[in-house]
Amino acid sequence: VQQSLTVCVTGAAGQIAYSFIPLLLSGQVFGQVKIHLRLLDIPKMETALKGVVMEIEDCAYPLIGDIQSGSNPKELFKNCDLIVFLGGFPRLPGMERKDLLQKNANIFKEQGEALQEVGKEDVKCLVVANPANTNCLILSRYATKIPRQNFTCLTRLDQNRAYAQVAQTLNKPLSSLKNIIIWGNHSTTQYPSIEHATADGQSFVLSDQGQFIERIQKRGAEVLNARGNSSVFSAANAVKDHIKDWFNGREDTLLSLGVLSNGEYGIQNGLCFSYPIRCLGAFKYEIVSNLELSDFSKQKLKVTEEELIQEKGLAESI
Ligand code: NAX
Repeated sequence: VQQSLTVCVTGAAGQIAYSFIPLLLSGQVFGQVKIHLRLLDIPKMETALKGVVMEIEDCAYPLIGDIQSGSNPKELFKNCDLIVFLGGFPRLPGMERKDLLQKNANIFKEQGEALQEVGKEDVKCLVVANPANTNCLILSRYATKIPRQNFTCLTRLDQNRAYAQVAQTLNKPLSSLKNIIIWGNHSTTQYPSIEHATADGQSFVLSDQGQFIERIQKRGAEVLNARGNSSVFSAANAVKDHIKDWFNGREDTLLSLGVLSNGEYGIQNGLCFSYPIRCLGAFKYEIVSNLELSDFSKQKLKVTEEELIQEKGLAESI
């Protein structure tokens, strides 16, 4: 039994952090484990970050250990067991995709170097900041002492969205569904697949699969348009689910996590790709590499792989 964990959250003065930190400190991620907290943001956010620390103190969480906050990753990444990367450069009006990719690649290069210098060799990383898959790849590239399987990116929000849509469409409880998979990039090319999914143990089809796929691919934009702001607590909730299942293991269903490919399903080696994953407990997992894919699925995997190869090219040109 783990007595305590040191967890760093980057982008800690941001919106998702504000919803995620309470989940972490109220025991909803790791259960009754003491959490030493490290909060990283940029110097400009220092005062706001102090306010977040005050609120954490004012919650008087029984599980809180010591708290450190600041803007230097080399100080805050030390001794961490887990780092949740929420911090990134936002897409500003008029900004090209290429510029966004490169700005974030620079951030993840710097943080990867910091990890390489001060990180524990068994630290686990979850990248949420967009473009999540490519940021994760860049991070791993600069923190070579850390095993590649320790790097993951978030596609659990997409998975949760897909479960919710299927449950509504079939009019079945969420608990009856298993093995809905998100393949590829956390972007509009992702492939949410029901090919291996079951409802009450039976495979099923959707009357309009094309519409389902597009709905999930564009769900982020749908929320953004309605709220005038991006997904926040659903994202924090997915971060909780990702870490909890990765840590505890999950026997009953396949899960979707972005991980570094070893060439499974013909995907380019080294890309950070969302795959069907079996979580085995204690942060161990395996990529399930023997599913039969239809031609339709194979073609969808190619499209999202192609986008990731392009992103990688742009990010590498920093
Ligand atoms: P916010 O803009 O509210 O917060 C981001 C925070 O990161 C800010 O406080 C900013 O100062 C900080 N930051 C910027 N550069 C930093 C650096 N170099 N080091 C440390 N901190 C830095 O965004 P929020 O709504 O919290 O979203 C966080 C990230 O999650 C965004 O990149 C967003 O695009 C991404 N998302 C990813 C999702 C996924 O499923 N993978 C879904 C939700 C979300 O859209």
